[in-house]
Amino acid sequence: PPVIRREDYEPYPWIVPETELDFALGIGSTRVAARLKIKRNPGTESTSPELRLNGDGLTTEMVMVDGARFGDWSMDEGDLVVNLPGESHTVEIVTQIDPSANTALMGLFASNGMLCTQCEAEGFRRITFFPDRPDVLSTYRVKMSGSKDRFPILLCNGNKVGEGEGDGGTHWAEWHDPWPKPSYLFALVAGDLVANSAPFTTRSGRVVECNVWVREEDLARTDHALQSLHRSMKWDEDVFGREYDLDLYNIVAVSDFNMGAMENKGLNVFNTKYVLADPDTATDADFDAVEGVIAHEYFHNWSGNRITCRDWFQLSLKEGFTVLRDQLFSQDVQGEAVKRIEDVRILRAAQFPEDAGPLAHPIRPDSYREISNFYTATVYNKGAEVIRMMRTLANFGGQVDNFRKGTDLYFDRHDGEAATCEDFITAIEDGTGLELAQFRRWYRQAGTPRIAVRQTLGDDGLDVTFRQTVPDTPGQRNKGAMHIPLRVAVHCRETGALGAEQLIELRQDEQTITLPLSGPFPVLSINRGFTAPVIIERELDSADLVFLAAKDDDPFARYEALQDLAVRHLVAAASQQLDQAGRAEGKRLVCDAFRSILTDPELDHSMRGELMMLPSETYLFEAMAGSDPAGIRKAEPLEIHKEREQLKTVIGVTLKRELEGLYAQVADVPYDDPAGRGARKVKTQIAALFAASDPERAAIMASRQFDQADNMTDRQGALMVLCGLKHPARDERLQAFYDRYQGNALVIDKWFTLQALSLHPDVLSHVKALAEHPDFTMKNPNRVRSLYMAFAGNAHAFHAQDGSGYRMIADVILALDPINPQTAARFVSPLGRWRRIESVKAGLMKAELERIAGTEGLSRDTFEQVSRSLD
Ligand code: HT7
Ligand code: ZN
Repeated sequence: PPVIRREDYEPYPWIVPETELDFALGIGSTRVAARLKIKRNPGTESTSPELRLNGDGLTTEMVMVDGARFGDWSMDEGDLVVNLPGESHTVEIVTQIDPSANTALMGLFASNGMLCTQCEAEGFRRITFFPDRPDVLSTYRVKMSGSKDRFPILLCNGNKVGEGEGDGGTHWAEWHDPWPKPSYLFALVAGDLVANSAPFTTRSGRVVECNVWVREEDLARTDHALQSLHRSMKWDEDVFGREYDLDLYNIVAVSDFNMGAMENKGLNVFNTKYVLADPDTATDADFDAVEGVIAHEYFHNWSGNRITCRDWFQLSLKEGFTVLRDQLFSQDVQGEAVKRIEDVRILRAAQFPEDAGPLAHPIRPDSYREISNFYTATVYNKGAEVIRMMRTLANFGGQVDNFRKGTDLYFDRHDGEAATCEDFITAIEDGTGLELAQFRRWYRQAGTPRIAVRQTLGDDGLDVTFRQTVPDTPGQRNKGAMHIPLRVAVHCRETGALGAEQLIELRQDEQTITLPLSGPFPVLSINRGFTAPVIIERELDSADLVFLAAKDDDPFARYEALQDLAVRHLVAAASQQLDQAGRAEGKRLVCDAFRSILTDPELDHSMRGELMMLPSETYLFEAMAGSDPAGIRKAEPLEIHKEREQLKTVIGVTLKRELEGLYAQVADVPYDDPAGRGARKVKTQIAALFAASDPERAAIMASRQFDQADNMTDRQGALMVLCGLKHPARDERLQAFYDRYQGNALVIDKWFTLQALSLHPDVLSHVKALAEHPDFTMKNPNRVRSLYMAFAGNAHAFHAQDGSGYRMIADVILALDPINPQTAARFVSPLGRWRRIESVKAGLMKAELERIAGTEGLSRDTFEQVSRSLD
């Protein structure tokens, strides 16, 4: 497959002001008649007669130009190439497609008896021939007809402008979207659906009909989604000054979907996972995820739809910015501190490993073979962090939202355009007055910067020297210094005085900054609030970390200090660097810090629950492999796992009294109590610690929690603990859970995940058995991920000594690739981490990648990921 390069961008030689589509819908066969008004693009100099319309797997039934049959066309690699004589024409094309055979879920596909589309990034070309690129904007008029019984509801972008009855039990609807859009935002849905509806009145008085469409049996679980939509609409008006621009906002939930959701203009299509929620079936985290994804798709209406991307290299323009917007929204709704910690945890679990591995790329990539492979944590989450840094630079210490001046200018200046990341940065500069020349390197350079921090007590304060390095990544070496903002403060350990926060800006490879003291025994609190997506290497005394964990006024810094303490101990222990006394000391320090968290009366339980989470095994993996710049030290995932479990045991034993005391406080807080959420989080954390230190006690605790639960958070938490135990209660409760929820796909997904993620020593055989379960299917991405993504993230099983975990994932990739290449390709990255792991396992992982690479007929998606991983 060819490599597409950012530097090769050329505007399309034609414009397509109007597009008309006529769909005769059927699950097994759909006929699509397209009518495109086209004109030469005055912005280009091309005089070539060639009109190239992208197609993928389409056969042409007929081509007409200006109302007459036309013969001067040919096919080239799936594209239709028509040679046109003049400056403007009407081109009509008829194609026939089979949605029921579309297991890739791109283009028009069937799901649960309904028809629906997914066009981003290049799915529209699987429906009809079209310039399927984001910089060709067109207005769409769409007629759809089909069986009234099968498809009583017919939806498309924009507004419904007509409907009627047809022959033989059919009906039709016509839709018009007044806003010009690229083809990736086209959507169509036809099915037997019902809506939960409520109007929203915008600040200028427009009444918007908001509908959440689902299958009838799911209707009772849609209130949260609808309310989240209203909250998002209001928030975007209040915080970013953005108002909705149509009279209708439709959301449709489908059960077969490759990603979370899709922001099609006026007709969002959602994975059911991000729509349906009620206390009996969804956890607190599920409720938050629904709210976050609803907000994300809604915010795209401005950051993505009104202003779209010039080309797919600019993806972070819409995705990074929209993730930041959804994060800020959720911070406002759920609480800033806890949400920030959660977002950083996600970044470290998904993006830091990507940045350190063979698939590393800048947030604005330079090349790709298959764009679907670039919907990554880097483009989304690091992209959001980069824009968050601009916001910090614009707003720190000021009274007004200066960043907003930049975003207002961006929205005004580029409304209706297909823009670039450069356009965004320039608008932020012009609107805020910031100078971001060096900052632009964040868009060009991949890799997580590392900052080594040394400090000495000077005459005027604390002299802090920062040395930054940006690691080499595929295709990029010897990178320039980054412009890095950091919020810092210097506290005093002796008096407990907390220093004032200031923003420092690093721009050089090495620089020393003197910070004011607040007393003797200064303790540096750095990267507060996780100002920048970097790795800080600091030489703090453990006593200073314990102090920060207990006393820092920045909640993130407090969390970070506790994580650092645990990481230091666990990485040293897993690398066999500690003698008996060193081990005991490391554990004692973590326990001391933990004690202060468990007993601090000032903490609310939500925050306490966050602070109680030990660093994840993925994060420890990165810390172990990455802490050696020479790349000699490799990660030992099984050692990490063993040490982490041991630390849990020690915490459980040492702090038994404190944990029991806390448990008594949180065990029976009612579901609707304002403290209920935090209490549920803490309760399950305590049971998980006891599972390591006193499994019998944990089994009793978790069984009780499971049996008495009146909500999914408690039930799932208890079952998670039980799943890791060799105890009769495990199988009993698993069966009870299955029996209770049989037929509810989203909850049965949880049942698969809990077993695949468990600490039980026999996970591999459990997963093999589950793959044979009648409820398992490779055709549903949620189900595949629920079993195998969970397994690939379960270090002790995936990294089994004999390579059986790697083999299982490689087999999944090979089996899934012909069915759904996009989903298959996402399983490559766990195997791609082989270079950072000890040599025996590295060899086993590499051998599996080579086995995949040697297989005939791989999709472009999987081929690209496997070859990058082996390069
Ligand atoms: N913009 C959407 C991306 C998306 C997608 C991409 C490739 C294949 C399938 C897909 N479904 C949705 C989602 C978003 O970021 O909002
Ligand atoms: Zn998005």
